[in-house]
Amino acid sequence: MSDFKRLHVKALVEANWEAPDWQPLEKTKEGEWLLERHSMTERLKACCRTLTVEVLGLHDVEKGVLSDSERDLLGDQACLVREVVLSGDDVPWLCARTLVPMSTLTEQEQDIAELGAVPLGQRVFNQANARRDAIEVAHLMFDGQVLLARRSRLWVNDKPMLVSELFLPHAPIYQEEG
Ligand code: VNL
Repeated sequence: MSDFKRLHVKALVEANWEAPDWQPLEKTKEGEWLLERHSMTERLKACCRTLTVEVLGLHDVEKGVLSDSERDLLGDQACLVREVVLSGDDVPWLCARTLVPMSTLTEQEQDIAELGAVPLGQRVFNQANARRDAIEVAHLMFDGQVLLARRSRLWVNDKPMLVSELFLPHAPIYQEEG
């Protein structure tokens, strides 16, 4: 993994997640992105011709590695960690890290471990009962620039996963129009 990518993944792991200030945030452009309850993949796709996924990492972690807040949101569980960069027309837009508890990777959901370049959102929101809750936001400093990030919990067939997303400098969330 390049240093650039490693730094962004590390920043996601260390982010200081906070409850969003819903009322004022909802009215802003950034808020529309950060508070999106449906598929981020869909929203990004609408802003480019081709959305591509590069898998940076895919590995298992023991339950002891989870932070307190991760344990609160997922339960005390060994997890699969999936780290990706999503690019719109070859420009890196989003660095994402997902914790998928082993108990989620059962039955119909076993394929989530083998998505490869298929965006997670595409897979999850294919399912009528997919939903998102526990949205939190963070501001991360990078080279003197503030980047926006969010963490949220996705449910598929009532099984959870925890998704952290960092919007990279050229992401549409920072653009004026659109
Ligand atoms: C993926 C795609 C992850 C889109 C995302 O957030 C996302 C993925 C974690 O393919 O892993 O917004």
